[in-house]
Order: sequence, then structure tokens, then C-alpha cells
Amino acid sequence: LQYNSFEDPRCEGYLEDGRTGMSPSTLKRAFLNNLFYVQGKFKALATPNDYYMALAYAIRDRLLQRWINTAAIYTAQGSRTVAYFSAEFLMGPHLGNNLINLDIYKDVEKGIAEMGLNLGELLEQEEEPGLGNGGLGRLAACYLDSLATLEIPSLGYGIRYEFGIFDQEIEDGWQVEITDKWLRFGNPWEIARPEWAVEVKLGGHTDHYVDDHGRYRIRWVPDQQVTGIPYDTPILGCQTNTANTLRLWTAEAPESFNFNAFNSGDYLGAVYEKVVSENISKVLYPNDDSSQGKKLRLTQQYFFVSCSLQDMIRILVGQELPLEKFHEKFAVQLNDTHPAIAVAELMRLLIDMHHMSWDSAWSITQRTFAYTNHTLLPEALERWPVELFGSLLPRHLEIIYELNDRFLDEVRIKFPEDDSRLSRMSLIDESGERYVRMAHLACVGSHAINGVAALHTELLKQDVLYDFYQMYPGKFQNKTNGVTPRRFMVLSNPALTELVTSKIGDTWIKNLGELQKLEAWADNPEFQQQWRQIKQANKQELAAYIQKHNGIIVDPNSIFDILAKRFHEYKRQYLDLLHIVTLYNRIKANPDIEITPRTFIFGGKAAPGYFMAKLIIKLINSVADVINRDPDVRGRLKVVFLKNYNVKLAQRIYPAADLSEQISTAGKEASGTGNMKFALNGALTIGTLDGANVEIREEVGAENFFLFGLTAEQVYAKRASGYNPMEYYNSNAELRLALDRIASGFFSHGDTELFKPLVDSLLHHDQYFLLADYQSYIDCQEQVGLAYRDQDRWTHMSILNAARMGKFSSDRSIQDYCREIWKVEPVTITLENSEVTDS
Ligand code: HBZ
Repeated sequence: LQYNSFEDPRCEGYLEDGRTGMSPSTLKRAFLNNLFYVQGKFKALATPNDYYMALAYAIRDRLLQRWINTAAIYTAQGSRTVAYFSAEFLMGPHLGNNLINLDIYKDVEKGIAEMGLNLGELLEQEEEPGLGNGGLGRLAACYLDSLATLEIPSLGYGIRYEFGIFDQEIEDGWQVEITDKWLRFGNPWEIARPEWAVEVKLGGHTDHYVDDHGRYRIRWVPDQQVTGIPYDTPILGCQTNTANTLRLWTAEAPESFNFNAFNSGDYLGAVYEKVVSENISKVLYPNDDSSQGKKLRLTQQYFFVSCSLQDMIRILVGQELPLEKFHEKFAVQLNDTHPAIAVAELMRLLIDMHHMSWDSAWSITQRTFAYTNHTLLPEALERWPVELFGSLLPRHLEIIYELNDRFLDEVRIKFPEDDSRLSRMSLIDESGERYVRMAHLACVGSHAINGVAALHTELLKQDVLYDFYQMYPGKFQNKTNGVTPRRFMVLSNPALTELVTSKIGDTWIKNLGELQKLEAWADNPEFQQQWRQIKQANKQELAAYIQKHNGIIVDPNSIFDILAKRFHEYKRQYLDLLHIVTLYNRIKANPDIEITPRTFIFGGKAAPGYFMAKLIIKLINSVADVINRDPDVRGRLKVVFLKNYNVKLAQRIYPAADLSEQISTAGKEASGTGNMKFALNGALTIGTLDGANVEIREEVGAENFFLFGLTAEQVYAKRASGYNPMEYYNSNAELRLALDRIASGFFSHGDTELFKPLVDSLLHHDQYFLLADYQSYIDCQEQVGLAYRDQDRWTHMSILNAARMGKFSSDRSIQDYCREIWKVEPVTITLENSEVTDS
């Protein structure tokens, strides 16, 4: 059975049936067909959403052709496959990205325009799947894009949350959370695969018994069971036929389990069971830092991991490969510790379900997994109370105890007579209430452990995972993060893409290192002029957005100084505010003072339970209210808080930025990836020596980067020697004035209590060294203002920043993972010669 154009390799014969054809006229016909036959609409009744859906289905057909061919070739060849396990995938809207990767964006734009419609407006209709919190989830999405573009067989495995990250509203300056009903209008990009459903057990106890052959066995007797249904989304590579799969699991109640209640007439009881099961994939936890030890969260983690490993075994068996080859068929990457329970689950599946010996199972497990750490914050390391863990996963707890006994024996042999080391490294924290330490489980169960930027990896080795580094130095590697230039340049900044391509051709899109060729143009006046015009036009677009959504008029000639990321004290949005208040105070003291005009733009969500982060959002809005209305300011300063920062909004923001704020306390931000997206779009960075900023500065050159603040080492030293923020307050008049203004009620209608927690936390604790870095930051911002006044110099720096971003393509990151961790090779997908048979 032929599903493709085998009969006619050029895709133009009878099989250009409106579902595979790429000519503008076929695309147009497909669009209209879908409007009638899928949406059931015609022009007079169609809504913008109908048009979006009609186009989405037309594009989906093109993806399916590639997807089916890809699956057929991987299956036939039994290709080695990467499985990226992540509790979060922050994909962003699919339609625009698929148009880019199919290389038909312009054709479709034109075709749509010929029908009197506007592609941009249709793209706006797509509700983005916000199945992630921030950097970690977005990194997973960039990596899927690069894996497909590099033609690496791969699967993303995760959870199909019914509600993704909440929508953020601002009411009276405060963040308000609204549930994200992203599936409300249906999702044209996914296909349910109920035929591949799997069962997942939960709770209960274990039975130790001797089987008929006299063998000692262990059986898990659960008290609950749920069904996992996979939903597949095709992930197309850029200008290739590869279409990999993102497989997300939804939890449902099984038909047959424990429906005794039904039979005994307890209908409501039975339905209640169903509701409880379906809660598992209901909502994404909106915390991006602390682990709260909630049972539902551990259930989510176990649920998707068990579904995925069972699915992989199904694939393996389907390809007639023995279980002993699991680690040859699959390389599994653990995106942080959220999926780390996979180590114990694979052991359970191999030993209990497939009767493998402990030693064989352990060898396969260790060779299968690799672990990426994304944090240096101790409070973010996941631990589960032993009690809770055992009540949900009794068998896994036994396995972890056994693993721990064997592991601690190894430690004893390598480091004799060192009890404190044993208790530090144990998989179980026994210093007080007992906890399972997930990072330790991930380290022991993996053959590779990596940080996400050079500095981060060094700090892991010296500090957070010091003992594990001493134990297994060979496991540690660095893999600096990267971002996809397809979404964050080609799609979101078409004008700059065109300018760049006009000078150096378009191969940079898949080989970002080639941007370096732009250096030759950095001082060319005409090129500089074009570069500036594009930035200006992008700023005008963002200004229009701001006017529409915030009712604030901003000046596109001012510096667009942007801080956009999740709100967290370590990310120091508050430090940015202290700069703003300082400039404002200078104006108030001297109304004619010369200040390079700036528009300060903030975006980001705070975890709903994070009081301080929410108060900082309120403070930003309160400061904005005062400054934007004060006639003395005379347009020199504007402050804007853009609500509901998400992938869609990020795509508007990066192209319009002049200055990228990357100002975390050194030693706290694992990498950052926004820093890369801003610079790629020609923003200059003001930043600390933290995370990937260090490497960005190395690449662009110190002279093209605004550096300030303490180094990680200096921060440690200061903490060790007893840091006293009050000294800075007492000795710095401008700093004192800024804090006093905030405390005085000046920005809160006279209320001196409102912002007291913020001011007090700086004066008495200042955990993140804002006061220590304040003067250095203010001085550095002064340099920014001066540099901006020399537009030729600024443009030169901006061009060099973009030109030197080659290293930060996620293609480079993924190539490093493939070579140094996964040992996996590309597989080329052809549409012409593959035979797709239904076996
Ligand atoms: O991962 C971020 C790091 O903070 C950032 O520096 C890095 O660039 C990025 C990619 O490596 N970490 C997160 O985004 N973390 C989370 O979103 C998170 C989500 C759930 C949790 C814990 C953390 O339970």
C-alpha cells in the first residue's frame, strides 16, 4: 500500500491530491477544502479560528507524509534512537514554525493574501501549548527541533497536561492566575494513539514469593491502576524530510480495574475513581524552583516515565530485538531529576516483569540513562519523603534501598572509613525526616552527567555534586545550552533574516557558525543603516503592541531595555528596578539632567505561591504608574510590564530589544537561554559572569558586552566572611535614596507597609547580593547610555553580537550530545524511494 508519491517522485501527478502537493495552487485548494470539509464553514460564516484550523490541517497533511516515511524507515532499519524524557515541553505555536521548516512560509503568505486574508492574523489564532514553566521546558523544545533538523531518530516523551502554565493577568498591579485551557478549540497538531495505551500501577504493597520453578520473585500488588494514552505530535526538521515524534501521555481510568464499585451499585464511587485517575495529567505544576513534595507531582513523574519505558519496550519487541539490547536501541536523556524515577522503573520492568538478573538489568540501566542538571539552588533539588514515596511506589522504594546498599559498598571501597561521606552520598537523606534524593539516584543510574554551561558544570563539580565528581569523575561533562535559530530568528525576525541572507546566503540557518561572515559588514555604513532600520521597525511593532495592551506610548528612539524571564529573587528583577528608581530620583533632583531616553520593559510570571516574586511584580507596576505619569520625566523614562510572557510574546520581544538584562547573582543561573536569543537578534547584553553569559562574552568579545558585578568566587568569599548589606546602604547615598523612596510609600499611595518585606529583605539579608552589585550595575548602565548615543558604535557592536552567536545554536548543543553522550548517527529520510507498507 503506497501512501506517498512513489508512483511520481516529483509529487505532481495524481498523488498531488491536495494533501501532499506544495505548489501554491495546491496549497490554496487544500486550504479551501479544509475550510469546507473539516471546519464546515464558508467565507460568510468563517471565523479567524476557522481559517487558522483550515490552514493547520493543510500543513498537517504535509507533515504526515514525512512523518509516515520517517517512521517506516526507522522501523525498517531498527535505528538507534534518542528518547528525551522531560516533564515539560514548552513548544510554542506550531503553525508558523512548520511553515518555516517546510520552507513554504512565503508561498503560503502570498496564497493567503490572495484570498484576502492575512497570515499573521491566522498565526495569532493559535493557542500555544504552554506545557512548561520556562527555560527547562523551552530547551526541550529547541532540542527536538535540532534533533529533527540533524536527522537524528528521536522521541520526546512527556505529559499532555490538560492545563499548561497559567495565563497571567495583571489586576491593580498584582499578578492574577487564570487557568490555561489550551485544548478548548481542539488541537490540530496531535493524533491520539489509543491502540498503544499502557497500564500504570500505583500504591499498594509488594509480595515476596517463590514461583513454580522454585525461584524467588517479587510481585507488586497495586491499589490503583491508570491507563496512559499517547498523543503524538510530529516534529519536523528544517529543510529535511525527517519528522520525529513528541509523544505525550494522558491519564485515564482503565475500563476494568476496580469497578467492583460499579457492580455493587456504587456508581458515584466508580466515577470518582475515574476522576481521580484523570487528575494525574490535569495540570502542570507552576513552580520553576522549589520542590514541594506533593504526591500528585511524584505520581505525574512516575506516570509518564512508566508509560514511556513500557512504550519503548513495545517498540523494541516490535522490531524483534531482545531486551538485552535496550541500551543499544535507546539513549535516554533525563531532563533534570523530574524523570529520574526511570532508573528504578527500568530496573523493575527488567527484573520483575521480564525476569532479568539484577546485574544484567543494572548494566543495561546505567548504559541507557544520562542526566542533565539545570540548577545550582539547593532548594530546587528534588527529594521525596520516604513515607510518601513508599506509599505510592512500594516496589521502587525496595529497589532504591537495594541500589543504595550496593552503591554505598562501592563508596566504602573507594573511600574507606569515611562515614560522613556515606551519609552525604546516600540515596536516602537520613539527617532528619527521611527523604529519597532524586539527584543522587540520577547520578548513580546514569553513565553521563552534564551541566548546561561551562561555569555551571564547574560549580556542580566543586559544590553541588562534589562527592559524585570524586566518585565518578569520568561521568561529568559540560553541554552548553543552545537555542533554535529557526523559531528565534527566521520565524520571529523575518526582516533581519532577509538582510543577513542577502549578504551571506541562507546556509547559516542550519549552520549558525556562518553568521561570522557578517563581521565583514560590521562597519559598512549602508549595511549598518539597514541593520538599524530593521531594529527600528521591530521596535515600532513592539511599541504598537504596548500601546494596544498597556495603553502606554513609548518612544522607539529610546533604548529598549528588556528583562524577560520567570520572576525569581536570584534573577534580580529588583536590581533593575533600583536602577530605574535611581534615574528617576536624579531627574527629580535635577529636572534638566541629561539622560539617554529609555523604555524599561519587563515580562515574566511568578510561581503562584512565591510571595516575594509577586510583590516585585506589584512594585514594578507601581513604579511604572508613578514614572509614566510624572510630567518632570518628560518622556525620558517609561516603564512597561507586559503581561503573560510566553513563547508567542517572546518572539515579539527579542527582535525589538536593544539591551538584554542578564543580571542574576553570579553562581546562581545555570545557563540562561534568553540571553542567547536576545544577542542573536542583535541586542547587547548587560550581565554578570553567570551561566552562559560567561561564554557569550567570550564569543562576542569583552568590548562588546556590558559586564558588571561580583564573580561567583567573590560572592562565595563575601558570604563566607559575613556579608552585611547595611554597610552598602549606609555608605551609598543614591542607593539609600532609592530604597527609602520605595519604603516611604512614594510608589504606594503613602502605604509604608506594602513594600516593607522587599526593602527589609535587602537591608537585613540580601541573599542575592543586590546591594553589593548595585554601584557596579549603575556605573555599567551609565556606559550603556553613553554607548547608545554613538549609533555607529552601537550598531557595530550589535552586528558583532549577532555574528558571533554561532556557538549558541541548539544544533551545536545537540551535535555535542550525539557525539559525546548518545553515540547516535543521523538517518536520512527520502520521500521518493521509501516503501511504506502496512505490516
Ligand atoms: O533551565 C532553567 C535554568 O534556571 C536556566 O538557567 C537554564 O538555562 C534552563 C535550561 O537549562 N531551569 C528551569 O527552567 N527549571 C524549571 O523550569 C523547573 C521546573 C520544575 C521544577 C524545577 C525547575 O520542579
